[in-house]
Amino acid sequence: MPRSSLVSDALVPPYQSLLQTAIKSAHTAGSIMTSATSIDKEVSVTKVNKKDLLTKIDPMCEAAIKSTILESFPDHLILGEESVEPGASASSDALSSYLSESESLNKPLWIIDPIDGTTNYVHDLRYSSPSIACSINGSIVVACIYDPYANETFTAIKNSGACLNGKPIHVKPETCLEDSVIAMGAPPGKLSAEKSIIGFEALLPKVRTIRMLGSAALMLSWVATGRLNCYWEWDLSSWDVAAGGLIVEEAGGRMRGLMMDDGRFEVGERRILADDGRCGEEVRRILKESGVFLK
Ligand code: 2AM
Ligand code: CA
Repeated sequence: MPRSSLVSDALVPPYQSLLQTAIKSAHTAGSIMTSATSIDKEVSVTKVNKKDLLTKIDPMCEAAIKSTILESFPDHLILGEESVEPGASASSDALSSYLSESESLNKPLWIIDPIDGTTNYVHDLRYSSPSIACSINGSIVVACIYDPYANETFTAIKNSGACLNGKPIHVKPETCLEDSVIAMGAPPGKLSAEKSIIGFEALLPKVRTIRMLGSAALMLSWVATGRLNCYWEWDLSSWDVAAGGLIVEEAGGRMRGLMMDDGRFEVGERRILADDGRCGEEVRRILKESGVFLK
């Protein structure tokens, strides 16, 4: 939907001020993450299945992010992972309902993941991060992902580029697939496990190596910085990809929806492929030919 048809520009805070709030909230959550004790980090609940973990810290981070956003923008809407029932359909339904509320109320919508990479967090594998995105008229305009262990803040503003700790970043396209480093993930669930195994087997002989790092937000950020050439995953939620998708695109990479005929990416797309602008087409073809998807 064209931007002008809904929220008028006069009602939208400047993107810079949205970004400052995104950074402040990500840093607040990051310091809660790193100051938590190992007891706080123990798993308090498993969600839909035993692999889907939740600690006491996830809702604390979500609450801190929400209050930081609402301090600056009390009337904005916020969709957060920990406020939605577990499972793919609850996640998709929540996104649709928040997007239509955002449209009908003419209000920006924030899409947040308080800790992306919760399994890493629980196991003290220091690779997890808050992920914060702001959407206007259904399009993500501002993004921030903060790695509190490496003190790396990845940001993007729509049409203004992406940065790491304030310095512009760009993807680094590899000339051939066999020199490319590909990342992937395997969220819990029988179908996504099957798809991930098929894709892994098909891709491994054709690339330099494959990594599974456990945080969609950080794997997307690493495509944007050129540390990875490509990242694909079968079953993600809007809060996993909202911020990272914009960061990849603003760094010159490309986001694709694997199930879309035209490969278009939208924030509700659960099967994604991010690339450095060069190897994605070939990776997509290999995944398709191996039967990961049919269209
Ligand atoms: P999370 O840690 O916030 O849950 C790792 O491959 C990615 O998959 C992470 O971004 C992780 O996000 C996400 N993930 C983990 N469990 C998931 C689930 N049950 N459904 C969808 N995504 C999940
Ligand atoms: Ca997540």
